[in-house]
Amino acid sequence: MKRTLTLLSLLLLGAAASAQGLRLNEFEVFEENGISVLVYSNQYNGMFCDEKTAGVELIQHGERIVTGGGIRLMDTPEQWDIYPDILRRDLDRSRQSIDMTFEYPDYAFRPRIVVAAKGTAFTLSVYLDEPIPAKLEGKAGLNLEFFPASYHGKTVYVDGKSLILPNYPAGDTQMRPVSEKIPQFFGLSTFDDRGRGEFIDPEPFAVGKRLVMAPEDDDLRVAVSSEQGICLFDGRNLAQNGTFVLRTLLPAGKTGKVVEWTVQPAYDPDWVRQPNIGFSQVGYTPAQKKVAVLELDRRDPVAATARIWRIAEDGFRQLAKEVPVTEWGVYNHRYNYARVDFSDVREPGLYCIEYKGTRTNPFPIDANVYAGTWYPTMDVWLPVQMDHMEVNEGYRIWHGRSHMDDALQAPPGYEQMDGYRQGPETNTKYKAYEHIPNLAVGAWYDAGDFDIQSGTVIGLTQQFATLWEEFRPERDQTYIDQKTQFVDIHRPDGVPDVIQQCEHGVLNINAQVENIGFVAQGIVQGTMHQYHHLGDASTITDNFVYDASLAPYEQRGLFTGTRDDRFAFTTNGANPAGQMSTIAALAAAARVLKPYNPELAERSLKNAVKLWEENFEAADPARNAAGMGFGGFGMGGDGRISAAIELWRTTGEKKYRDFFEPKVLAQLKPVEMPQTARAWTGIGRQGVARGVEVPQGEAIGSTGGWGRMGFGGVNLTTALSIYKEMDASFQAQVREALPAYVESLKAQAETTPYGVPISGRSWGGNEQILGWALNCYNVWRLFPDAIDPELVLDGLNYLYGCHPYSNVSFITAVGAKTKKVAYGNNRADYTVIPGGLAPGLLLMAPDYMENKDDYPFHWGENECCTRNVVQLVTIALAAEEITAALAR
Ligand SMILES: [Ca+2]
Ligand SMILES: [Ca+2]
Ligand SMILES: [Ca+2]
Repeated sequence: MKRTLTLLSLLLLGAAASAQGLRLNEFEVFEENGISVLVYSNQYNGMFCDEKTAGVELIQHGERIVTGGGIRLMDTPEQWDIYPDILRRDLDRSRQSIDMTFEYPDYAFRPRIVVAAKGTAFTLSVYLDEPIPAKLEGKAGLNLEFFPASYHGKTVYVDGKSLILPNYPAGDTQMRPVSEKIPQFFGLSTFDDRGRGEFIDPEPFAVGKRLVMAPEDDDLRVAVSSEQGICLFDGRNLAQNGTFVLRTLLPAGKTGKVVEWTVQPAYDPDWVRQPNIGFSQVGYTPAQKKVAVLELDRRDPVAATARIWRIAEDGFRQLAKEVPVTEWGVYNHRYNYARVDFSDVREPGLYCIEYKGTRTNPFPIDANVYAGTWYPTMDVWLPVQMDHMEVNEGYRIWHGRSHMDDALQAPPGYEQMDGYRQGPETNTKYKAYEHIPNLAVGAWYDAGDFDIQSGTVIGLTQQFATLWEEFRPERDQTYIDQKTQFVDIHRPDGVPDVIQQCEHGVLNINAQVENIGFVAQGIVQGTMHQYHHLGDASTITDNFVYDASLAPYEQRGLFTGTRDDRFAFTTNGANPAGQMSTIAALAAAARVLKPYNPELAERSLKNAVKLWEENFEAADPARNAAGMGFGGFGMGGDGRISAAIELWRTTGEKKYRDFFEPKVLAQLKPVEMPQTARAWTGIGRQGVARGVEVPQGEAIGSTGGWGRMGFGGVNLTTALSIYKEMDASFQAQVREALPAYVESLKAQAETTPYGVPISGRSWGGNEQILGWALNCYNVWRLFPDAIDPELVLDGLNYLYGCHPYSNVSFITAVGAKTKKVAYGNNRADYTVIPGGLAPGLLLMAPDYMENKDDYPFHWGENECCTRNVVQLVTIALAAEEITAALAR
């Protein structure tokens, strides 16, 4: 698409506005000005089930306020409650309708829903060819879910009666026998019934034939009416991520059209979305490039200029510059984009940007804006993620010592809902459910949940070692005492925190290697009602070791009969290639820990060498197809390369170098672009590439490094990391491969108005942008003339707020305006753990980019992960280095 909208297209858009009502657009979405009705454009996720991003959905005035429309079997569906398969989806443009046929295969139940435009409203009609199965009477119903966070402080009319929508769930529930419950997916139970064989059944808090949600609010008002009557439920009585559910039960014994709703969104022919002015919320240095990106309603003509105001001490605003606006064009269909380059505003001070009457919050221009932006991540976020420790901050204890009963051997064949499965063997000396000793030490929670994802522990440990060697960040603001397993935030203890965190990783890795024989792929909650735990991790388990001879909840000494201990999943023990990243981490950590903890350093190296000798032959990818999996470098690489590099660096033994050098040089040859890297091509200026899937977030980048995928076919990541240590011949070959690599990095950036590669189909793409920026930096620090260092800052500025949907900083507590909520373990409190990186924008089909900042429960948008902590620290240090160079 050409960058500028033609006059004709503006006229067409204008014509569309003159109340022709909802019409199906080219993406099979019902559209009218300010309204998009999606009918299963987005599907339920097979693995994580109901993410509140599927079904019939309504985007109104730029916000997705309604989701989950469809036939469901419970009043307030939870994440793991079942949903139907889609059998057919028939679109009829002449009738402006979409006809969906669903199936609940376990119940031989095949309802149909027809969604049809009716002026600026739409109807949802349920048809049955046969009466509903007896088992589903009183259970099958038409549901539609409203996000409570959007409706906080709002009201509702129910048949003319006025009510306040509950700010906090305090509705009535009743208990029913579990025999009446529709089982959840995979036989899971989100509910801890304490052996009573019952479940909670919520009651509606309002019932009527016509409900008007938020009549007072032009952006949120939605009226739903039905002759069959509608119940209004508060799903938060069962689960904190629950929604307000509108629901009509399907009548028993009837066929044909059994229920019809009319849904009237708030239609306003003149509604225009306010511009979203993207800019860095930490501000800019005087010397750097400064470009704000405007995200604009396609109907909103682009103004010629924007204004940069300088804010004086007395609050007086002085025009610093009137800046021309350069239109970029439509990106991902929904919005138009334009850029405002105010690079020549250099005088230090506070500024804001104004475009067409929308003014941003203030931000500084100052030489030091990037200084210390990593402190919240290193000082707060990471300590809070530390497992097996009590973590204190001032007057507050974030959590007590958690998982002190670690861990039980996962039984063969056991499946866990977060992607773990134990194979037919244990691959260890332990029997099913047997306690594995000495594991209650070290490691970090993987993300918003509390499992030890070993790829993260291994990767982070190695990255801390590398970070120390490359930057030597001696910052000490955390007290970490492994003897009493106590952490105190904002309290120096004389030891650099990076060293202590590296140590915290190594303690767990060594414990696993010595007691299991290798690092298990995960040490994970075994039951669903533990997995969804919110709050203090020390209360997930009883911290007493399980003893099968005791009854549940019975305690004897330090043992109980409650099987609540985590499971160690050990299938990967059969995979020699999977041990290579462990070797790399232990060998690297052995070097940096030596001056601080020589005993631990020696133990680490000993374990690394032992694992190398035991697994080297069998880990050859040519002999072992399983090498693609956990702990290998994936992407078909040879995990032994990184292990050999670290062993060589630590021991100086030539045999390791003789092994890795030819293999690294071979990587300089172009290779096939791997599956994961296709994420980069998710959307482009022309729009959506359907069917492009990004791997589920927790699987990305968990093997220790970042950006190990070969962009455009060339992978220089490893070669650049050892460049300075190698001889002239090696260096010459790297330099030869460099231009193609730089071109591929630049090419990724040029496809979007933000100058960074945007992705994020089922998990936000912020980590990919971070990885890309770091790859740019790794080129620049060795070859300053080969790449523009502003690319690194572009990546960082995107994370700091110069991005679509909103302009909050995606790094919590960093920047002037930052995320209000995130999917941390405190998400039930609608807050954040400072210093985490949110995954970012979820790219929903067909054209909607979202990062909700009132509802924290979409993990793909808001779940901060531990694995990227070192990247965040590194990019911040890199930015300090780059901005200092730009100032010279
Ligand atoms: Ca997890
Ligand atoms: Ca310290
Ligand atoms: Ca226990």
